[in-house]
Amino acid sequence: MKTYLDLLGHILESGTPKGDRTGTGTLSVFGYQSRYDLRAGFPLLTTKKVHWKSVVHELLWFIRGDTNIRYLVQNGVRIWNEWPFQHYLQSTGRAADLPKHGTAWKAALAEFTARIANDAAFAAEWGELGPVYGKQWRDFNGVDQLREVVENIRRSPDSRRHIVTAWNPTDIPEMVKAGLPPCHTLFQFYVAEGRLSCQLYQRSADVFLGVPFNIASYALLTHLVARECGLEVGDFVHTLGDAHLYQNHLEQATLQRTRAPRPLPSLHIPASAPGMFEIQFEDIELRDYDPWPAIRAPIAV
Ligand code: UFP
Repeated sequence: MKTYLDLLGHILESGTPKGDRTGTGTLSVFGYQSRYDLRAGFPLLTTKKVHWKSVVHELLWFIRGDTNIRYLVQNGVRIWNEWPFQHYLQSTGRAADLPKHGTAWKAALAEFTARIANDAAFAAEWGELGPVYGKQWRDFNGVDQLREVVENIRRSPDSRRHIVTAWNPTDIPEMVKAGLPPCHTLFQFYVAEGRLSCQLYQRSADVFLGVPFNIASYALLTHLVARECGLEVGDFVHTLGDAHLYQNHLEQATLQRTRAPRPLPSLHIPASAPGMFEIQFEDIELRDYDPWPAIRAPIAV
């Protein structure tokens, strides 16, 4: 998949050094677009191993309208843990004693996530991210955007109004407490020649750690919505706002660029599986994924 490596190259070669909220520092460009033809294979990166299981669980969690990390934790998905953990440390006055990513911090994080998994009351209090994606997709001020967009695609495929937005300005302050304002901000579907395409506007993109996930997640969403509407898949168009590589990801990105892409895997969902609102993790199968090894990098929180 050359498209993603092109994006890495573009930022490494033309990015501007820029400060950021996390204090890490980035190389950044503003405005970039990639296009993935979903008929050419499933766009899960092959130049490093991406944790597919997390992609699927997270998307199903969004689709169900869930905003508590408990389901993710119970299914071995760690991607959202650091935000509510940091909120917990701050609220309980321990943040200053536990420098981020130190040994004591890591032990406390492990303890925190174990408690989220095993203690329902604790999870209800501390595992909640606020009104993030799941909430906005399924209940944006009372509107079930996801169900409506599916109905509208079925009823009027040519419409130019197939939009779902996670950017709900009145809810942003609540999202910030233990999570983030939506990075994948708004998406639009498009139908032509019986194929469903999807374009995502992502306001902020951690190109090394976040983007590989975001591509796979929206590719899977496009497959699920297409299936729900009796359509084939078309393109996933990924439009980025602030597209950045954190300064502590540059070496990893440079290494990844030396790796030749391998054939893409393919996605299989049996015809007997339920629709996207009831589908289960076990119904979704990725075949022939043969990536290069994973590349570790610290996440900026
Ligand atoms: N980020 C992504 N994709 C996501 C997600 C977060 O790239 O799906 F949830 C990154 C982008 C940025 C950081 O580096 O997380 C969010 O920080 P900010 O809100 O300051 O843009």
